Amino acid sequence: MSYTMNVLEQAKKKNPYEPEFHQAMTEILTTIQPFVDSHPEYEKAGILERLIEPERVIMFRVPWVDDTGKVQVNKGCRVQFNSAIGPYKGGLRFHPSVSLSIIKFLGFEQVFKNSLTGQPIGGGKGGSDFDPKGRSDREIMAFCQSFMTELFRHIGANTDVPAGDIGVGGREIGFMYGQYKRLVNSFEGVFTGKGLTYGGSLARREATGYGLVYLMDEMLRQHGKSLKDKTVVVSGSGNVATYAAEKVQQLGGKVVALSDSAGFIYDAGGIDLSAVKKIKEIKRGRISEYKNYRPDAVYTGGKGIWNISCDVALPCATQNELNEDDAKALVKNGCFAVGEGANMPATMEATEVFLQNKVLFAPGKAANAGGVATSALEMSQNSMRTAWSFDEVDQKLKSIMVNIYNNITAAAKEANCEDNFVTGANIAGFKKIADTMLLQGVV
Ligand code: NDP
Ligand code: 2IT
Repeated sequence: MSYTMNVLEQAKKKNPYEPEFHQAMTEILTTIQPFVDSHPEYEKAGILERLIEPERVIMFRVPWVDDTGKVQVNKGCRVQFNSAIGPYKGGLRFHPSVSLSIIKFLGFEQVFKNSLTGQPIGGGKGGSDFDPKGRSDREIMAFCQSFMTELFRHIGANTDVPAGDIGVGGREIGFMYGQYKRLVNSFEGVFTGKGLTYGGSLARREATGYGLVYLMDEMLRQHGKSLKDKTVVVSGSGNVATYAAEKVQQLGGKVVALSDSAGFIYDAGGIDLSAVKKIKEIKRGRISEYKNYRPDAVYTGGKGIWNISCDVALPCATQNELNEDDAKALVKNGCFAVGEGANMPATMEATEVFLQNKVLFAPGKAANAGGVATSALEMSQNSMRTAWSFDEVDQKLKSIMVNIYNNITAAAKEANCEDNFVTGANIAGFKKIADTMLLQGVV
C-alpha cells in the first residue's frame, strides 16, 4: 500500500466515529497520492501523519442561563489544526449538528483553503452545538459571553483569529469580541467579520459570496462562457448564498431559487434580494416568508432544490447537501458549472458524477476562499491601523480569486488532469503547507 493510503487507513482507525473528517481526509489524500508518492521527502519527514493530526484540540463546557431562568449547557470546541504558514484562522459554527467530526473536517479543509489564498494564515475551526434559532438577543449574548470566557485564553491576534460560519454573524462576533476585550484588557484584531466601527473590513460581509462568483466568472471566461443570461440555482439563504446571488445578478445572471433547512423557493422571474435580506438579515425569518413579498413565487417544503433546471448551481448551505441523485438531476437538466460556496456540500459520489460528465466543478476550498482571504485583509488593516475603501478590498478579493483559479488550473495541468479542479486545489494547497513544514523541522 502506498504511503498516502497507509496514512489514510491508520487515520480512519485512530479517529473512529468521525465520518465527516474521514470524508474530508479521503477526498484530499486520494487526490494528492500520486504527487506525494513522487516526493519521498514528504514521507521521510512524516508530513502526512503530522498534517492529519491537529496541533491542538480544545473542548469545553459552555453554561448559560436562558430567558426562563433555566441553566443550559452546551459543548464548545476549537480545533487549532495547523500554524505552519500563519496564526490559526477559521470560523466558529453554532448549530445543533456540530460535533468534533464536523469541526475537524472544517479545520482540515481550512488548512488547504487558507494556503490557496496566498495569505499568511494557518487553519483552525471551532464552534458549539448551541442552536441560535428562536433565541432572544439576551440569550445569544449570554451564550457568546460564556463561550468566550473559556475560549479567550486560547486565541489572540497572532495566535488564533476566529470568524463567523453557520449561525455566527455580525451580532455574535460583536458579543464575543466585547467579552474578549473585557477579559484581556486589550483592543486587538482577534476576530474578523467585526463591525465597521471597531476594526471590521468593508466587503467582508459580501466576500465569500462575491469571491465564489468571481472565481466562477473567471472559470467560465477561460472556457469561452459567461454568467450573462444564465439561470442559476443557489442553495441556502444565509451570508454566503445571499451575496453569491447578489453578484450573479450584478453580472447579468438570473437566480431563480434559494433555500433554507425547511424548504426552497422558486421565482421564475428572478429572486428579489431586497425581500430576502428583509426576511433573513432583519427579521431572522424563514425563506417560506418570501411568498409574502412575491406571491407568484412557489415554496416547496423539504429537499428538491437540485431538481430545478439551471445552467449553473451554487450550493451555499451545508456539507453533503447535494448527493449523487441530485448531481445526476443537475447534469440531466443541462447544468454545466457547479461552484461550492459551502464547505463540502457535494458528496464524493456527487463530485464524481460532475467530473465524469465534464461539468466545470469548483471545489469549496478554492471557490469559497474569498471569505477567509478577506478576513486576512481585515487582519492586515488592523495591523496597519487603517481602513481600506470597499472598492480597494473588493479589487484585492477579485485578484485573489483569479489567482486561485490560475493556480489550481496550473496544478491540475501539471498532474495531467486538466480541468479537474478538485485535484488541482488539493495539490496546490498541500504543496505550500508541506514545503513549509519541511523548512520548519519536526514540530
Ligand atoms: P448562515 O448561517 O448565514 O446560513 C446558513 C444557510 O444554510 C441557512 O440558509 C441555513 O438554513 C442553511 N442550512 C444550514 N444547515 C443546513 C442543513 N443542515 N440543511 C439545509 N440547510 C442548512 O451561514 P453561512 O452562509 O455563513 O455558511 C454557509 C456555508 O458556507 C457553510 O458551509 C459555511 O461553512 C460556508 N462558508 C462560510 C463562509 C463565511 O464567510 N460565512 C466562508 C466559507 C464557507 P436554516 O436557517 O434553516 O438553518
Ligand atoms: O469556512 C470559512 O472559510 C469561513 N467560515 C470563514 C473563515 C474566516 O476566518 O473568515
